[in-house]
Parts: sequence; structure tokens; C-alpha cells
Amino acid sequence: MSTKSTNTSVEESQENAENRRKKGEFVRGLSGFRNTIGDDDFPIESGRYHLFVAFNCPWCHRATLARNILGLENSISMDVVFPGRTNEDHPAGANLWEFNPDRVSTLTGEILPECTLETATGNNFKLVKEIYMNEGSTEQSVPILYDKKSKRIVNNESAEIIRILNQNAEKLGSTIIAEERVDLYPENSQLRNEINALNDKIYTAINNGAYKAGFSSDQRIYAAAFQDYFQTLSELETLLASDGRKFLTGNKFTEADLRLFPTLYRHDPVYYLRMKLNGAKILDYPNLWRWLCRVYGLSGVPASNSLVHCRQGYFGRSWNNTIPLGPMKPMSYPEAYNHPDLVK
Ligand SMILES: N[C@@H](CCC(=O)N[C@@H](CS)C(=O)NCC(=O)O)C(=O)O
Repeated sequence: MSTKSTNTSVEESQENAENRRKKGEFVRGLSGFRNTIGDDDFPIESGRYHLFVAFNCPWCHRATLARNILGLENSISMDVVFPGRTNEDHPAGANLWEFNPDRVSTLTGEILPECTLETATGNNFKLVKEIYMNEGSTEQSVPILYDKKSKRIVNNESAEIIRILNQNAEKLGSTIIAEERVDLYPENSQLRNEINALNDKIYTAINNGAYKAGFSSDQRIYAAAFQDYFQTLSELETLLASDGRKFLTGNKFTEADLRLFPTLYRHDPVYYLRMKLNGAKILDYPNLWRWLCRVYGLSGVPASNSLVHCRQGYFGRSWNNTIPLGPMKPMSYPEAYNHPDLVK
């Protein structure tokens, strides 16, 4: 077990992780592949890299947001797994991500058109686990940034994947000219400090905090996560209200916004129920709601995800195999995020 100190804006401290897990706390493990691109092993080339993602996974959502916002849809290819894991009757076992575009969604009664086969390794793997096994690893998580030329995993930590894409967007083949492209992590030390501080808070209390609330089986751990989550939402609401800023650090969208978005986008339709985060809806926070709609309105953001996948993935096997359909008021989601009466 690793007890080395961790960057808590990227990953959770592993101190006493086994003990904490035994007591019912959900503790997220560390990601094993932490390479970057731009050296001899992984040169920066357009068309060379690939993403493996699940649309229901919020960590993958970071990567798909970065890919779309930075204009990398044409130069970074992508495969999408089915949002539910394998069942007990699967020959490889249960709870695995699978590439299965023929699998029928229990929500829609149809296949999910975004799901793909595995197209990057040359092996037509059926399971994400096989991509890792091919490199002697027992991990099984998404997202993965993959090198199609050397056939190796570059990185499986979303916080680092988005930095890699941002830093190298131009040479990776962005279709957006530099002057018009968002810089998620601009070279300005004061701004970077602000982004880092927000990342730390948002990762701990919101992104990972939602999982701690939803997946821990100890009431006190759940209650602390619940409280921390809503306390942080209130702080962010106050921050946005303070001077009418459009985004978390001012008038430009940055990595801090990108990292907040996947959780808040899921909050009303999924996490409110599934993660037991039923203290309030984002709709109850006027500034956070406007921020959410504003980010949803950025080019490439709606296409970076699908709430059908989120609903299917989070509620699929639990909840008696039926998937809650709401909210319906004031209207359905994600349409609410760009409805003219609600986006003010
Ligand atoms: N640190 C990783 C965490 C990714 C992660 O936890 N992904 C989940 C899906 S939401 C996963 O695939 N877990 C492995 C599994 O459950 O089999 C990152 O942010 O990239």
C-alpha cells in the first residue's frame, strides 16, 4: 500500500486506505500510467493518440470536454464503452467496462449509437481490462489516453490528460486557431494559483466528494461528505455572485470550470438521487445554475456527453433494474440547460 504524499487536487490521499475502506469509506485508488507526451517515447503528433471513455464517467467527461473545447475531435480518435458494466454471466466476470455497440440500453430499449468497438490497439478487445492486461497491469479504469503507434497507454489520470491536451493542442492538430482557442491553464502564476486552489477544493468536496457520499456505507462518512459538498456549492455560489463573473476565475473559462462541470451537470438528474446528495438542486443556486447553462452553451460541450449514458450507467443494475426518468420540472434535462426561460 502506498502512503506517499499525494497531490490532493489530482487524487486522494492513500493514508490508511485499506483500514478506511474496511470501515465503509469509499477511497479512490491511484492511477498507474502517468506518462506525458513530447518526449522520444510519446512524440507530439496529430492523429497518433486516442481516448477510451465511458460517457457516464465524470472523469472521462473531463477528457471529452477538453477534446471538444480544444478542437481535437478530428485528431484524437475515441472509443466509447457501454455505460453499464458486464453482468455476472459474462465469461470474464462482472463489473467490467465492455466495448459492445450491440448491447441494448434498458432505458431506451435500443442500442446506444455512441457506443463503439475497440479500434485503437489492433486487437479488437472486448473489455477495457484487456488493454491494461496487454501491458501487464491489473487496472481497469477509464479514461485512457492511448498511443496508437507504439500501442501503449500514455496516461490514465484525467487531471493529467486534460493538461496534456491543453499544453499540446496546437501540435496535436487543433482545428481552432490559437487566438480563438481556450487556454485551460494560462501561464500566469497568480491565475494558476487560483485554479490550483479551486481544483483542490472541487476535487475533494465535489468531484470525489460525490462518490464519497454515494458509495460509502458509513453514515458519518456520508454525512461529512454531504455537508462538505453543499458547503462548497454555497462557497462557489458566493464566488460567482461576488462580482458577476462569468466563470470561476473571472471572465475566461479555465480548467477549474472544466473540472466542476461534469459533477454539476450530473447533479440534478443523477447525483441528487444516486449519490444521496438531496440537499438541494443546482437549479436552487441562481449563479451556479447560470454558470452551468453558460458552460453547456460553449461549443462542443453538449456533444461531449450524453445523459442517457449517465442514467443508464448510474442506475442500470442497482435500483431494481429500472431507471428514474426525472426531473420533469421545470422541464427535462439536459434540455433545461439551454432552455431560454431558464438560461438567464
Ligand atoms: N483517477 C482516475 C479515476 C477514473 C475512474 O475512477 N474511473 C472509473 C469510472 S467513473 C473507473 O473506470 N473505475 C474502474 C472500475 O470501476 O472498474 C481519473 O480521474 O482518470
